[in-house]
Amino acid sequence: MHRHQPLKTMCTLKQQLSTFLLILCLAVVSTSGFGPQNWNRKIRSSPIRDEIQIRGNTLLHALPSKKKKLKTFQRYLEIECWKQSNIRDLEPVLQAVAESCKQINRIIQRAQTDDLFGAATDKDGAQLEENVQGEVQQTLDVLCNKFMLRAFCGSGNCIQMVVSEEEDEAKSCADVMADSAFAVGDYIAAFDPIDGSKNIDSSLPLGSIFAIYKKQPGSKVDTSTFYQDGTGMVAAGYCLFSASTVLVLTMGAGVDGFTLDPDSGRFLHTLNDIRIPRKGSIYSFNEANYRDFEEPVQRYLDSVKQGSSTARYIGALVADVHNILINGGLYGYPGTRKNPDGKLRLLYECAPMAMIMEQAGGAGSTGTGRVLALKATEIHQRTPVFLGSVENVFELDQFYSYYGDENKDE
Ligand code: FBP
Repeated sequence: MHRHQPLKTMCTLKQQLSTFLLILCLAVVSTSGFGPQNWNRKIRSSPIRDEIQIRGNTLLHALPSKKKKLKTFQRYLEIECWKQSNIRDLEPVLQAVAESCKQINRIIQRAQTDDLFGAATDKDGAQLEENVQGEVQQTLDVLCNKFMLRAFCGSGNCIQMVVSEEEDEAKSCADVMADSAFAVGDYIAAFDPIDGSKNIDSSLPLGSIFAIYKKQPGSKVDTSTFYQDGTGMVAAGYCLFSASTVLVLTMGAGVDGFTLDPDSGRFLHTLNDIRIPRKGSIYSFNEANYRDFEEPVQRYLDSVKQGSSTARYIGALVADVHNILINGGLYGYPGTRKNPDGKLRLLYECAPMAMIMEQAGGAGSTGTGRVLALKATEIHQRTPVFLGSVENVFELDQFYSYYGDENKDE
């Protein structure tokens, strides 16, 4: 045997071995489901697949669908209510409110296709009277009001009375549920079932806002129970109906956000312990009213335009405030010469938003004081309001203290 023979055998053995290993690898890849032929199958089974199919295959490889492992709103509430004994009996109500936000989201999605928009009518088709706000009630206002009334009054026997933007008077839950068994509970609630109603017909962002207040210990619950300042709130929140549906909640220990997962239909904990930036460049005012704004606000707006600020105004409080909460800046609905108290309602718009802002490290001002220090004297009372980053609100307040009426004569 020639002396190089063993080497040659060795080489062929090596070649055979590597061929064998290659075949083995290919076999493993093809049977394990990781092979290229299955890439299509994986997407074939995901909900995104159908979507893409409709728009052609080019996007196929661009969207790996991988859900983040996120806590559900239900689980979050169980844990938080377990940790904070003072809000434990609010759990079923907040769960019910989240469910009603899902119902409202579904109705809003179907408003155009199911003819659920436009002015509300009675059973004979006649347009309803204007509500206590002097506004023509929209079909969605009436429907969503019902969802919220049942959510607050029908779950957990802890809410005894409610105020809604769509109801002229405060309503006892016993009346709402037509059952005296519901005339119990240490809490009252105020809410705006559909915020930004002007945006309904044009399918622009909308929202719902709510606040839960505690009654004075030992006191009887009636309309005067609502005549308290914002520090009596134990929970406040809003739900934004826009590109995605986001529920934002505070129970007095920080602010968290939950996005509605379109696949599972559950609110998932996507925004943990939201902190608003100390200062932001966004200002959000309806400047069409500029001429009617008080001097401090005019001067403030003139000054922000000197800097590198940017204007954003969606025309729905929830959408504009959510934008400010995430990016920083200032939202304002000031008083005008015509309406010195502005447009927005204290109990179920300004106070809940101010609590959320303060809990996220921001501020809520009337221009001349803290929104949460303002004691309500009427259930649909309005107040000028400025909500946002502490430095932006502080700057605005400075303009009020400098140009405000009370300093005029000096
Ligand atoms: P409603 O739609 O609940 O009445 O709320 C009032 C509101 O639409 C706010 O959401 C919004 O910020 C503001 O009014 C817009 O008012 P305007 O059209 O005067 O700018």
